[in-house]
Amino acid sequence: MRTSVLSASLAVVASVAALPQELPGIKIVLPLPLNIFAETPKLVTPVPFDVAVEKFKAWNASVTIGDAQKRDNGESLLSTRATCGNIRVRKEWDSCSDNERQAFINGIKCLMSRGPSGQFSQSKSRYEDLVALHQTLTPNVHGNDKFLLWHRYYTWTFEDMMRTECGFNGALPWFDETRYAGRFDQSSIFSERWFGSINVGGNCVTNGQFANLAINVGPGSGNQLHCLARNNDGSKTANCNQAYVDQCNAFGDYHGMAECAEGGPHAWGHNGIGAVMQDTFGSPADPTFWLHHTFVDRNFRIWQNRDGGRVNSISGTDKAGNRLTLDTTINVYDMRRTVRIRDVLDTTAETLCYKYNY
Ligand SMILES: *[C@@H]1O[C@H](CO)[C@@H](O)[C@H](O)[C@H]1NC(C)=O
Ligand SMILES: [Cu+2]
Repeated sequence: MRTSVLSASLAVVASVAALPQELPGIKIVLPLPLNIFAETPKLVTPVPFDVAVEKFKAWNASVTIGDAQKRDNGESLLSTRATCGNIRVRKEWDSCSDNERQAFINGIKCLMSRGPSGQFSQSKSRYEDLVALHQTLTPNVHGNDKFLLWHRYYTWTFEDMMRTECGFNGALPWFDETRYAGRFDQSSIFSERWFGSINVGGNCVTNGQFANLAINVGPGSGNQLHCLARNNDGSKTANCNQAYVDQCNAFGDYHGMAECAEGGPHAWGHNGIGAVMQDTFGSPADPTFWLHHTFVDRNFRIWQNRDGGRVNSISGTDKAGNRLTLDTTINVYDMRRTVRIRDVLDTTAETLCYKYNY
């Protein structure tokens, strides 16, 4: 017993020492109690599916006969009007080759091994700059209609940093959670070959390519050293299903769709992966954040593809209650240039230049 505990801790020490974080001396990074992640301020609460259905019915009933065109017709017009050269295709994880998967992970490890810009004092790597950016802007970009737009540009910022600073020459993969709803642990994403286990009950992830990852940013708006932890809950990820995605995409207006998506599959995926991912502020510290957010972004794009006007119009309000317009700005601090909503509505336009494989 004693021996196995000792060798287990030595194994932890060895992998921590191999990490890029440059910890001072030998330090075993411990998990934080789950309630710390669960109790940081939440800007949206996960919405049960039947509540989302009722919300949709209320919206549908409020649309008058004359507004019939605002109802979604359910038809998907595949948008092929790419105006950027060399469009990147974000492929679903299961359709990526092992080489593509490894290139993605290598890009993340590269950002983790690079020094921080210094713009965020809590960040200890270029990767953590991104986590700190999200932490800082959390109250502005969740729980209001900027949510989908800001996260689209934030995810693109990460992709562009991987490409320009780390030699990544692919596109981000995405996780089709509808195929693994309620059973994320069955996806090879959460395996020892790739991102490590999800079934660790709130403890540190000790296998996979991010085993014993040390995190310096969060939880919440504070900062303390902790490990990458997860806490799989299939009853929560069960809501990341096709019916829920379809229900959100049935809204004819951006505001209705976006609110449904944020409190729906988006929130359930975060809470169902659990621990670090359950903390809104610091969740990008778990590298599976990007696979989840490309899924959310892809669902938004599917909704946009159903009507040509949806890449040219916007509705809803920001945190302060001001109406969003095509000229409302989306900012990621100094990490990339500030853009306007009109620049990020069409992912196949010049600024973003990507699409999803399905
Ligand atoms: C939406 O409203 C239309 C028109 O009143 C109605 O025909 C349709 O059944 C409604 N859909 C749902 C899902 O309630
Ligand atoms: Cu977020």
